[in-house]
Amino acid sequence: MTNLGIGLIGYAFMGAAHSQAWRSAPRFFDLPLNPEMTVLCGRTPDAVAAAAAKLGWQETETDWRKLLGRDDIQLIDVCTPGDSHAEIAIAALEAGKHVLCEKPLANTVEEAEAMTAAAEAAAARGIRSMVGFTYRRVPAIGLARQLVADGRLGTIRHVRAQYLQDWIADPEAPLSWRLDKEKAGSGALGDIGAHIIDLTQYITGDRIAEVSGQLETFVKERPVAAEHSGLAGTAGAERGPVTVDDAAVFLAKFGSGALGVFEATRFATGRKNAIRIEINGSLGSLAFDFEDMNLLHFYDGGEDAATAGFRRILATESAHPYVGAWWPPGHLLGYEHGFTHQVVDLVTAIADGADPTPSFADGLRVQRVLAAVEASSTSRQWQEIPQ
Ligand code: SOE
Repeated sequence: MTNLGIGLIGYAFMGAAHSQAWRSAPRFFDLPLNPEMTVLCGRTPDAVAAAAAKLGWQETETDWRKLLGRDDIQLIDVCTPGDSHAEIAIAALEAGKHVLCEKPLANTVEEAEAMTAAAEAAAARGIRSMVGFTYRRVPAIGLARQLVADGRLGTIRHVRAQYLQDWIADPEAPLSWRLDKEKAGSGALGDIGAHIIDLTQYITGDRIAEVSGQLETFVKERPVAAEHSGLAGTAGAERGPVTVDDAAVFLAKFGSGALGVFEATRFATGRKNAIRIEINGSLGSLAFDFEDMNLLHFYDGGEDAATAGFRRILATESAHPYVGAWWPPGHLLGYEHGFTHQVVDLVTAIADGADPTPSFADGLRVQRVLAAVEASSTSRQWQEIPQ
């Protein structure tokens, strides 16, 4: 089988999640190409060597540009903070490498536009790209999209979406790149709000047309981290400013006329990774919560009124997307499986000569919504999303 050499840039939380995906995808799925975990790249030699040994990479590199000249690397996986996505992804596409880029696609609309243009030019040369909105690959989310596409909800009226975390609710939780606008572009809005923007558009097959939003930074100054890894760190003596939003809320109107209410926060004490989506249509409703991610709740308004009610569907059967490759029916999947499904779909699209989704154009669409929410929070006006 033909090898697909992978060069992964970044080895913190997302780098580890992607490594796990590259490792397990060929072991559970029949892939048309063989992903080789060729090089792990990061700036600090000792740390990248330790991560490569732990995560299963063959070699290490400290300069990502060196990966682009290697014939044994066909795909660059970008798991760096948002401020380097555009530079790395565009250079990789121009060098003829397929690209998987973490979300949000970029820090600004301008960067996302340049990345989308590069992706479209590369696609004409058979080079593929995908943005990592991994929650699309949760089986219950796939089922939700299918139910909407099959017309089981009728006309969509309401979209209610929340992404709730609490990892910086403590005002003494230290600063990290996710709290730095230069590095991350925005705070809760781009980091987790981007996921629910993408998910609701994916499930409904609709697009957000206009928004009215508010951003808030509750804790404006925090300890600088003495050390930091993933989402956790230890506080040093110095203090520094938080330059992003802690929470974002917005109202949305979809192209079809459906109304949306969105909330993304890192201050929802007790909520750890709660992606809650509820969709009401003229014929029925759906409800999902990632903290119980194997379940989809479905209300079929056509059922007998005496016994109708939300049905609890365990999306763990081989009839559900991706599930058949894993365990016998009824055995649950977790956070990391979405990352594995993501690379399965990417590798399959590369082998088929097809454009994978979510594309960079899909990432740009989300970026435009993020920018519009920010603009609305500043101007206190509704903002239209350029389509
Ligand atoms: C932190 O909020 C974070 O790691 C996000 O960056 C990821 O996209 C999400 O999957 C989990 O939470």
